[in-house]
Amino acid sequence: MNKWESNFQLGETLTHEQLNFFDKHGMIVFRNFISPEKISTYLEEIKRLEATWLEEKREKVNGIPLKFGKDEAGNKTIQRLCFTSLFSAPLHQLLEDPRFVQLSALLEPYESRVAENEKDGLVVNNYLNTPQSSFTQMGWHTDSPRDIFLGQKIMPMLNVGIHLDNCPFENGGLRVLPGTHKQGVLKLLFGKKYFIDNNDDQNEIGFDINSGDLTVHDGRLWHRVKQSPKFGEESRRRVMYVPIVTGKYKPKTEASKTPFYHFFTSKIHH
Ligand SMILES: O=C(O)CCC(=O)C(=O)O
Ligand SMILES: [Fe+2]
Repeated sequence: MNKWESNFQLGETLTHEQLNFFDKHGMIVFRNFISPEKISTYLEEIKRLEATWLEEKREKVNGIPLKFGKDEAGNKTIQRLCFTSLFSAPLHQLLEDPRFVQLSALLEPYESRVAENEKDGLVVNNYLNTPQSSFTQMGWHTDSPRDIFLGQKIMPMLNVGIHLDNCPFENGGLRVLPGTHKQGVLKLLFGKKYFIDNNDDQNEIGFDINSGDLTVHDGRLWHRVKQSPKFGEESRRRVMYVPIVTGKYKPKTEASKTPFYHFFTSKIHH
């Protein structure tokens, strides 16, 4: 069966079972990481940021392009926001939750940090399956080669997903190929066609994800977002991602240049 169960909770420290599970599979789901009240607050903040940025006609944050689409009523909407915690006190406070520090255990012996103003910061993905949407799925990829595009060595990293909508397995959503974080660099680079390949894989697995759940995956793990078989509001899937990174500190500012890979991915994230 391609649907896996998880009853893990993130406590004061990660348990041996959790560390072993992550080491073996390259990903882990923690249930009920944030409360429904907090989720409402974050959704409000995201709506506020979206309205502000549309009003300002903002196109990028710290050099990273926002991704625009239209909702069912034909109104302009932002389907991928970045660096959101730099513009919202509640989102900034979320990243200060001490439980994020616990996740550093998954990268040991490397020292790591929550990348609030590096890479794309705290990203919000807003998937919607409608004719005018420009973000319904995301093809197979790993998160690591973005470093290579930037001319850097691949450094260990985690991508942490904070899920804001329920997404049962049957509705698509996050799919991963467990164990692929341990493959060689050739498989990492050429295992599948980056972002273009949206095909099912017999080895892919997924979970019933509930709003409030946390997912953590290794940057080298192959994963994708499968399109929802539903349409309109029923297909909406909002999830925030923040990387936990190692290596040299590389903060971004409004003067930062748009990285090359964004010219590529913006064409194919449909
Ligand atoms: O939306 C998701 O669950 C995954 C997003 C993702 O893989 C990415 O932004 O790199
Ligand atoms: Fe990814």
